Parts: sequence; structure tokens; C-alpha cells
Amino acid sequence: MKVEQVLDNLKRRFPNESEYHQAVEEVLHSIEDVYNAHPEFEKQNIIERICIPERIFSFRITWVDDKGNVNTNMAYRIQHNNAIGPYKGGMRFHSSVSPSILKFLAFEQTFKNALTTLPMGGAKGGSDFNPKGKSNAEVMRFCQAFMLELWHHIGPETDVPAGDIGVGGREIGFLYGMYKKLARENTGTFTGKGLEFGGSLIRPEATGYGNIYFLMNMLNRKGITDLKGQVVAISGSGNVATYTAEKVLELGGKVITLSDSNGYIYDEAGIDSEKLAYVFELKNVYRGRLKEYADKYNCKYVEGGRPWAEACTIALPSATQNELNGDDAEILIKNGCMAVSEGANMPSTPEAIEVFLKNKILYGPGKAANAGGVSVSGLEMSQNSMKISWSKEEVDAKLKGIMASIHQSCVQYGTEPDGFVNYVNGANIAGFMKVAKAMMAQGVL
Ligand code: NDP
Ligand code: 2IT
Repeated sequence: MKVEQVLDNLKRRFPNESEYHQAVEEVLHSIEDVYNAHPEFEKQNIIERICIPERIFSFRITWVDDKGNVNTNMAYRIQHNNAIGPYKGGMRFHSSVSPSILKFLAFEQTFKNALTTLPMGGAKGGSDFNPKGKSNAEVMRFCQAFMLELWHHIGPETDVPAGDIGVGGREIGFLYGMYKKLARENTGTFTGKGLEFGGSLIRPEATGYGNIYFLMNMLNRKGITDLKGQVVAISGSGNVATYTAEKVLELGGKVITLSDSNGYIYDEAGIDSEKLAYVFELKNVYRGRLKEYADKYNCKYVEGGRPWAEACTIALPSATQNELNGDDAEILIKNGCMAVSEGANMPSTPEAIEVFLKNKILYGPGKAANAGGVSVSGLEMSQNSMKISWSKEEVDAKLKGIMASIHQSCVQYGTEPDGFVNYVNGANIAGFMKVAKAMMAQGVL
């Protein structure tokens, strides 16, 4: 396979899908040599079969708002690959949602899930519905309308959705409630459920905690065993960002930034546990904006900006794709940043990744570093199948073990002759090999 040729073909067949092309291109560069060392892969055209989603559902949703207006939204479910287990991946509600964005996410999810050690294939879904400013009743009606279409195509052994941007505990409750009513079964065909109806302890925390466990695995190789003295810049202020901050504080680090789509806060004194509790409340109860934090604690607020120009030793992008570009990466390095670990999916542009690798800092790509969320989703599926629930300690210990194993896979496949670990290549090759071998064993499908 020649990377340029495969990419050109994909671009011709699926034009105007820049995020999807970007995600595929990164993986193709990593796996090129390994793939070409296995002529049997090429014979079975594994490359096109692993890049193109197996199935895409796309449909219109109609729902009624509080004023009685009838609204429409587009919604999708991308079932990318189920070679190693049922389709699995989150649902995103955001006005920017498009087939390209969901295809990039489903593609990444396939490799991420392969790294978790658990039997899960890759999927993603969502809608261009914008939950901002909507009442609970509107969100509920939208979720119910969504499920009326989607429920046929999902199931505990078929496809198990979860949360992502704009989809948290509230939305999962509404989606799962309607699913259960239509399917007439209680088999847990969603993860991230409430604890009262099959949810797993530690699932809300899992992506953020998992990212810090991954970061600690990277730092341990440099002899660093806690975060004391580290200055940490985090973007986002949602599920991933807030639990990331919580774990950073627990390990002694100082968190100086958080952001939302309106801007970022820089709190020189540090966002401590008390202030973080306020952020949780602001986000989950009042669904407010970070500007209110700046007003309350009298700290710097930068409208429309991103936090990467603030001096830090560790950066944890945890908001959205392409939120950290090449210039940001240069500034981070100039300011002494020595580790970047991605809570978000594809937050760094290709130019930014190039800067991190060139400077040989510790760089944990999302599909490895943020795999803790889907890993605990996998553990939620196990608990649902067995009809039991594990304690917080049990789930947390398993999560730590999984993140260590993902880190080990990256080291195994990504160590370069001078000892530098290229975690991008490591994660991509390890994930690819597992899925490719499973596809080979199952014949041409
Ligand atoms: P949330 O909806 O809880 O939070 C998203 C945060 O990012 C909000 O602060 C939001 O600000 C901000 N944000 C979203 N879109 C943009 C944008 N276009 N520009 C600037 N800021 C933006 O989502 P999550 O925390 O769950 O997800 C964050 C990232 O982590 C995503 O990339 C997601 O794919 C990834 N991820 C999530 C997992 C999970 O388990 N939830 C697992 C693995 C990865 P605002 O409120 O203003 O929109
Ligand atoms: O990107 C992700 O890994 C998620 N949004 C979580 C997926 C899941 O099924 O828990």
C-alpha cells in the first residue's frame, strides 16, 4: 500500500470530509511499514476495509420545542468495524456534527477500543442538535425522537452507544429510557447509565482519571512519580476536563486553566478543589459559562481564546478536535511544557503533533490516553451481562491496569532505536494489528 494512493482514493470517494481524511492519514503513516511487511493484508485489501465504515445510518429527527414549534435535526450512527466485538462508541450532540466528524470519531474509536484489551468494535453517532439553552423537557423529547429511529439498530451484543460532547448522564437516561420501552428489554444497551439502573461506578470519572493514569505511566519512565510542582493547563470544562482536573489535584499538581467555547480562565492561584466543586455545579446544575467563574474568583478571562499560551509544564487538551495547532505547540514547548496527554479526540492538528515529536516531549495521543472512558464502558457492559456491580475500588483498579496495558502496548510498538517512545506510532500499530488479525481470521466480509 502507498499512503498517498489510498488517501487519494478515499478523498475522491468521500470528498469534503476533512476530519475523516485527517484521522485516516495519521494512522496510514504510522502503519505503512508494518502493513507492507504483511503481504497477506494487502491481498485481502484490509486497508480499505479498515478505513471505510461498515455501515452508516442517517436519518431526520422531528421534535417539538416548548413553544410548540416543530424542529428537525439530522442524526447518524456510524458502525465502523465489529471485528473484535459489538460496535461501541459515544454519541455527540453539537451543532457542528457532520458525517465527516462522526466518521473520524468512529475510525479512531475502532483502534482505541482495540487497545483497551476488551472485546469492543468501533462506532460513533450523534446529531447536529444543539443542547445549549434547551429545557430538560426539550432535551427529553429530542432524545426520545432520536431513539424512535435508532433503537432497531442497537442492542447489547450489536451496538452499545454512550456519551460524548453534549451527551452526559441526563441524555443517556432519556435515550436509554426510550430504548428500553421500545425494545422491551433491560439489557443495558447504553453505557454511562445512572447508578440506579445499571451504570458503573467510576464511569463519569473514567476518561479524565484514565488520562492522568496514562500520563503517570509516561512520566514514570522519566522517574517522575507524582504531579507535585507541575503546572497544568487543561482545556474544556465538561466531563473529561473536570475529572482530569480532580485527579491532577489529587496527585499534587496545580491546575491553572479551563475553557469553554466562549473563552478560557487563567487562575494564577490555581483551581483548587473548592473552586473545582463550583465548576462542577456551574456546568452540571446551572449549565452556565466559565465567565461566571472569572467574575466570582476575580481571575483572568480571555474571550474567544485558547489556553495554550499560558506557561505550563503539562498540557491536557480536553475539549474538542483541532483545538491545538502548530503555533500553539511551539509556544507550549518554548514555555517549558514537557508532556501533552490528550483527553479529547484528535485535539492536536498534524502540525502540532509534528512539533511534539520533533521536540521529543512526552506526547500521549487521544486514542491511547483517553481510552479510559470506553474501557470503563466495557466494564459496565460486563457488569450488566453478569447482573452484578463492582465497587469503586474494583473498577478503579481495573481502569489503572488497562491504562498501564495500553501504555505498555505503545512502548512495545512505538519505541525508536534511540529509546524515544513515539506513542502515536505505538498506539496506531498496536490497535491496527489487533483489528487486522481479527479481520483476516474471519474471511472477506
Ligand atoms: P462535554 O460536552 O462534557 O464538554 C465539552 C467541553 O468542551 C465543554 O467545555 C465545551 O464548551 C468544550 N467544547 C466543545 N466543543 C467546543 C468547540 N468547538 N470549541 C471550544 N470548546 C468546545 O464533553 P466531554 O468532556 O465528554 O468531551 C470532551 C472531549 O473528550 C471530546 O473530544 C470527546 O470526544 C472526548 N472524549 C470523551 C469521552 C467521554 O467519555 N465523555 C471519552 C473519550 C474522549 P461549551 O460548553 O461551551 O460547549
Ligand atoms: O470517545 C470516546 O471514547 C467516548 N466518547 C466514550 C465511548 C464509550 O462508548 O464509552
